[in-house]
Amino acid sequence: MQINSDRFLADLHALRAIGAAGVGKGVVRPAYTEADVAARRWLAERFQDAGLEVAVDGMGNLFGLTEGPSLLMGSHSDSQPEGGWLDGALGVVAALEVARASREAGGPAVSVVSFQDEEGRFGVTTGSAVWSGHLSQPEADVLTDHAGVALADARAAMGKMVTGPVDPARFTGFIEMHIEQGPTLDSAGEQIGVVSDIVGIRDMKVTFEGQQNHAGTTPMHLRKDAFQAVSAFNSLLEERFRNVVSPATVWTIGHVSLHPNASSIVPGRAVFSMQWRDGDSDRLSRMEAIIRDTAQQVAQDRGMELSYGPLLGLDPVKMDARLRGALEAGAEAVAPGKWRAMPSGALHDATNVSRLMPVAMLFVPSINGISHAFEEDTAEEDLVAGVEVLARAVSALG
Ligand code: HGY
Ligand code: MN
Ligand code: MN
Repeated sequence: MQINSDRFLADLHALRAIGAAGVGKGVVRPAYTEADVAARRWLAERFQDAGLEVAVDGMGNLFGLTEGPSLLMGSHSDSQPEGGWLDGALGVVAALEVARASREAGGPAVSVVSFQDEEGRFGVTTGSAVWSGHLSQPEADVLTDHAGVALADARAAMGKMVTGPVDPARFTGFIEMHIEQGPTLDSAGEQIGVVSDIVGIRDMKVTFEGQQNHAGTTPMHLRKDAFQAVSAFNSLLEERFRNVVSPATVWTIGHVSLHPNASSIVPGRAVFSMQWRDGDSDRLSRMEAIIRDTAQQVAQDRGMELSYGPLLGLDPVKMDARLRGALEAGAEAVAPGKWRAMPSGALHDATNVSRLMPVAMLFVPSINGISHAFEEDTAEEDLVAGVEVLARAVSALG
């Protein structure tokens, strides 16, 4: 099969223009926003042009299907609130190019997918979580974003694009190409990463409820300040995690909402996101216990109320040996001595899809290891090398 690198790069840049924002090649295209739906419409047209049948399920997962059984390839086209042009989009457009090149070569059959809400406006990889049965549609529908919008209401934005469910049984396996989003390949001067396994994640909202009051007249010792509670929780947590975490463990408080968020008011309520990731499920559970104990202690010491949102999460998964082997052989042919096997520290739809079929993933470098930021980028020759590896792997698996 012959990849057309000009066609691939032109499509990637055209998709970037939908929701382009910020500096460099930034994109703002969160799930179900106008830009996200417009990008899905544009992709649906490209799938049709490629001779694929367009299907969209109730979550807004967008498929380009071949007739009969096929390999499924793709990723997601939604972005973080501030994202780069490649996180997700690369995997979808690379899959489209391989599907096209494969049809031109007379096979093997490749279908394409862009999963919805991979970036977790409503949870953790919500679109593929529902498609894979990890979350039921009613469970997903009651999840809310940081502004309080329910997924049930947001997904109505897919409107008439929705055609109905897509049966996973029609696919023989799933391959996802993605940027690494970390510094490993770039700092080693390597071109390709073949993923060995994907870390696990836990994510939940935590609320401290104190007493809103006047910032001038309320003595310090009488305050029930929700921000001070978050601050104390964060410091204590770092101390208590010390004996449990490994150098690869990560945790993040990435979203904090203070009420009413005014300079002259002691904040009465703080709602924040608590997220932690590791390759070991047991460690994730031990960390959860520490988080709950620590929050409980802070709330008790300060006379405050504590509550939690639903605990969302995905366990670590290994990639399928056969699919991974095909990618490794492709990597050795395209980038001899310039590739490695490596774990993924970011979450991907492949984790959910692994419940349904064999999965594997391919990485290309992220310049300076930056992602989930407007500055995210990858050298075009590395993007093309990745697609070449995919094409070789798909031919070999055919
Ligand atoms: O956060 C993640 O790992 C993914 O990009 N959604
Ligand atoms: Mn992604
Ligand atoms: Mn991402």
